[in-house]
Parts: sequence; C-alpha cells; structure tokens
Amino acid sequence: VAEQEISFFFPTECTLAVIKPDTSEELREEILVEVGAAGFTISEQKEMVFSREMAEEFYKQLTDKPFFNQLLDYMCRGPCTMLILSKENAVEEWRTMMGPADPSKAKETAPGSLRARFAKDILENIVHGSSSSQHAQEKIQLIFREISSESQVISTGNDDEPNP
Ligand code: IDP
Repeated sequence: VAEQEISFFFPTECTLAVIKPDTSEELREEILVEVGAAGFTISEQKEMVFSREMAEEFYKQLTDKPFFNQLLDYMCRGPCTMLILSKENAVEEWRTMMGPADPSKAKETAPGSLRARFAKDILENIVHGSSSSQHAQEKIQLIFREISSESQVISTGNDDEPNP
C-alpha cells in the first residue's frame, strides 16, 4: 500500500517536545533513542536557549501561577532541545510517554514514564509536550518559525547546514 494511502487512514499529527535545560548529554541521547523506539519521527530538531521574553510567550497560559517566575528561570538556564515529533496521535502519545508533571505522582501512576524515571521534582521535570494539537501548532510556529533575535540557536541538528 502506498505511503499516501496509509497516511490517509492514519493521519500523522505533530507535537512540540522539549528536552529542558540541565539534562545531561547521556540522558538527552537516551530520550532521543526512546522517542525513536516509540515510533515517533523527528521532523525537526534544534538546540536553543530561550530568551526570557520568548519563555514568557511560550508559557503565557501559566502567567498567573505562583511558580511562573521559577519556571522561567529554569527554562532560560541553558540549552533546550526542541523537537517536532510526528506520529499518529502524537500529542497524546508524547504526553503519555512524559507522564504527569509531578514525578512523585508519575512514579505511582506511570512508573515507566520519562518523568517517573528521570525528573528531579515537579519544576525540573526534564521534558515538555504540547497539551493539544492547536497548542502544538502555535508553539511550533513560535519556536521554529518566528525565532526572536534574543534567543540563541546553538544548532539546527542538521549536519549538512552550518550552524548560525
Ligand atoms: P505539563 O508540563 O505536564 O504540561 P503544566 O501544569 O502545564 O504541566 O506546567 C508546566 C510546567 O510548569 C511543568 O512541566 C513544570 O516544569 C512546572 N510546574 C508545574 N506545576 C508546578 C508546581 O506546582 N511547582 C513548580 N513548578 C511547576
């Protein structure tokens, strides 16, 4: 069966996944291997440090939360790996793979999830994933298409292109 026909019956969906700052190179590689093993295609990948302004925009839905400033401090602390993941039902499947934000809850309800195994605490929980297809489209637009000059792109993940 032609690939187009398969994608007609099982349309692929995109989600934005982020490996957050302070994740060791070893763990980052492990996450990328698990992403592949779970059947996701990495459509685009890059390393980037958030500017404060861009992190605020990225998490604008959480402006009123008491932890908002801490979250911005964390997200701007170092390079993030930004991924566009494609797969049928990608949004939900990546959220399942991440597990709940709080690792103590994740250990109880989703012990195999990335956060259950690797998150430090409810703030420093190593990965992000869009919560809906619409959010995914918005955040992909923000991160991959409208790069603010203040956010520093480190690498595009594409060996054929020189780094900016
Ligand atoms: P999500 O990342 O699973 O979608 P959200 O509730 O949208 O969870 O929160 C976004 C991020 O904010 C979390 O991944 C985590 O880094 C941080 N966060 C969430 N709740 C708390 C909290 O109670 N204290 C500190 N940080 C939190």
